[in-house]
Amino acid sequence: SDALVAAMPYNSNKKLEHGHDNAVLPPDGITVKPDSAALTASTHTEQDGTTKTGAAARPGSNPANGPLDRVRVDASEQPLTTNQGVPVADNQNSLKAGLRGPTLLEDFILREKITHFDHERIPERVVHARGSAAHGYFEAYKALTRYTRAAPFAEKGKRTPVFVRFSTVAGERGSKDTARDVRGFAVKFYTDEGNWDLVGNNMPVFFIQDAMKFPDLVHAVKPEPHHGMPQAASAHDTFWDFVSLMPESTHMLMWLMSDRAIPRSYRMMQGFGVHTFRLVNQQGEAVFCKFHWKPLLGTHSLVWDEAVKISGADPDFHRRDLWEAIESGEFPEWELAVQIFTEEQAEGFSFDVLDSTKLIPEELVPLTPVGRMVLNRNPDNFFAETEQVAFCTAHIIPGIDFSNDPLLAGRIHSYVDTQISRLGGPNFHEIPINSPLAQVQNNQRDGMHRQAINRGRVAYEPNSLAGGCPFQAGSAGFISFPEAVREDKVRGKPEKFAEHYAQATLFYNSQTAIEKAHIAAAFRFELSKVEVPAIRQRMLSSLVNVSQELAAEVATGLGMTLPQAMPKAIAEPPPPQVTESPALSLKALPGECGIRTRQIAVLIDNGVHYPSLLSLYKALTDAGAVMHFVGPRVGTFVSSSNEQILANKSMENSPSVLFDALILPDGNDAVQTLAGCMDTTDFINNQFRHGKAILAVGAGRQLLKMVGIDADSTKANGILLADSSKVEEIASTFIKAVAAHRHPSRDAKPATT
Ligand code: HDE
Repeated sequence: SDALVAAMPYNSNKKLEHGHDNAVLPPDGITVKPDSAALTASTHTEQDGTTKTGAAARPGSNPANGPLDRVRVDASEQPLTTNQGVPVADNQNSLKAGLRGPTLLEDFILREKITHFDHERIPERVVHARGSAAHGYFEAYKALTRYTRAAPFAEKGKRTPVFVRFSTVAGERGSKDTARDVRGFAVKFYTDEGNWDLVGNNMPVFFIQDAMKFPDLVHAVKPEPHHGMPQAASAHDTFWDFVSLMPESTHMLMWLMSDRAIPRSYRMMQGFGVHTFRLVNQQGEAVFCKFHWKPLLGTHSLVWDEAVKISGADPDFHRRDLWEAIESGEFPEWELAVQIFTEEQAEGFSFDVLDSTKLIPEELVPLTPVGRMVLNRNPDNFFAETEQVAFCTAHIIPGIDFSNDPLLAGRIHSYVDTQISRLGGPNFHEIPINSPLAQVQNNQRDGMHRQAINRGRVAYEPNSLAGGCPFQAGSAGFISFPEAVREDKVRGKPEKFAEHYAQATLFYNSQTAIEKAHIAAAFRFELSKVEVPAIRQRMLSSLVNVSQELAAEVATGLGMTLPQAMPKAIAEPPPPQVTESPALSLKALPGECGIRTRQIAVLIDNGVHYPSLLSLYKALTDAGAVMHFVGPRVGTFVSSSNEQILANKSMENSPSVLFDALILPDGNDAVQTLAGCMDTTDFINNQFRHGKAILAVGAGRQLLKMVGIDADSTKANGILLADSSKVEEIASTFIKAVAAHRHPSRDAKPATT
């Protein structure tokens, strides 16, 4: 147990489970023991939230610490019972007429257990089926009462508890995390005035303009109905058939083909409310508003080859990342910013703010930061919380209101409706994770699975028998913004909705060269999976309207000639006000440029050089990285000076795509054995190909040479070399190289050729 072991994510707030061996905890000298003072200094736990986050949360600020206690179950040191609380004597054998005789129908214990099991599953969400969630809080920077009476923005420093669920859209509940897809970013604010759900995505626009088309879109992207393929992928005929016939989807396609669709982590992506909403103040005055979440860690993505390989190595890559970060006290954080504008301003824009296929460039309406959100607690139970949470766009509170975006209108209906079949009835708001902290009182009664025991004989209003209660709140209650409407009843769209390409072009032109190359490569890949040539052709003709350069590159990649541009719906589109917006590049948000929570692999084998390893280990864990010793197998290895080192990972169970950086340590014997292992070649090649930082120490350099990496010529690109005696000096350079996230100039396939 005095072996050098990798730093496991660790949260002193949680008891070790029975059967966990102390050996998995870092020994003294390497990192710190759970009870040592150093740990409290460097780790932030739920109880100790103040270390990182300023003032302590107000009581009840974490919903699970108050109301959820009522339903929390802890079986430690308790006997097993039936659902009726009857102690169970034997959980191994059913009740039989004789040891070899038939099992008896009378066995209510067996029948209860099996019956409950038979009904364990509920329908998955029709979209966004796969997701991961966490608890936390939102904290207002300052009062926003000038614009809104919404409770979370009432005063500086006010904390509102939140539950946040991130998701992929197309894949089923058990699909992989790293599919090319939009990510859901749904936030439930448990405010003093009821629940507010801001149900957004990690992209600021959407595929369609009108809710009428949503079932078509989803049917097109989901696995094709005859054979149920492909899972969690848009690279198939029905998707591209639909979108190529729907030019309004082009802008969103640019985002979907960009690296935004393969984030490195949920912690490293933006969130957007997408639609235009209204903020309404105490005086009833309204402004329009768009919501933006910005990750403190910056926006970072995977590369496609890496995403594909991760989906095999760890389909739970994003779920694990979020879970481990929070368990280890590295609480992810986002800043909430709003774009506030008036209706008069909106009229002057070349696009319509009610059109969800358009964003408002920051050059037109700048972002105002209004608060921050910290996720500091993992759910206790995946099903009870993450699966049963019901986000609904209809859940708004006084101070927030809708706009007339026709996509939003459909959503206001859809979310409540879908929960009724998914969660089995109209009382889903009573499931603990969904119930507001604000008191609920009304005359709604009964229904499947009713929990509330409403007292009295009055369930109607007006009444005199209950003194008129519950009474209407009047001006203290929710009042819809009294927008004047005087129009004909029609099925149609406003003129500006017909312009489909200007913002797709704006997005493309605002990307860096490497991002553009990745977009072209993504179109090439997706369309190469399309079997019907006419669909490829049609999509290319639409891309010509976005960018001749992009369309030509994709065409070359598909071995096609460039078709004519698709005719546009609008002959003379209004000239766009903004033609380049640097904020649309992932590079615009580098974030905190440290290496906290970055996963670093150290290849090891017997005979590794210990002192240099220890020194690097200390420098990197001090900087917040998570170190993993990866061997040809797991278990203990012995250094050249006889110290024990415990590999918690093997190259077989954890290929290199799971790590942000790689260290090839010194030690002749270790290097010789590693060199003889095929896995080593793949491990190093993938790290190199995906542009990740690599440090080779002493004899470790031979491994680079072995796989054909000329370290001297690529020195500037995140490949570092050092002698064992010099590792202390190189550590800070290596930290910078890891913090850069990726060295894209090494991208083995940056272009379309
Ligand atoms: Fe959703 N969407 N959506 N959506 N959506 C659902 O609700 C729907 C749209 C989003 O973590 C469903 O509870 C319609 C835009 C997220 O639980 C369903 C339309 C945006 C989540 C539904 C849209 C979203 C959902 C499925 C077009 C970004 C996951 C299960 C009119 C602003 C929430 C459920 C979670 C989930 C309907 C378009 C985001 C069927 C009809 C635009 C993040 O109600």
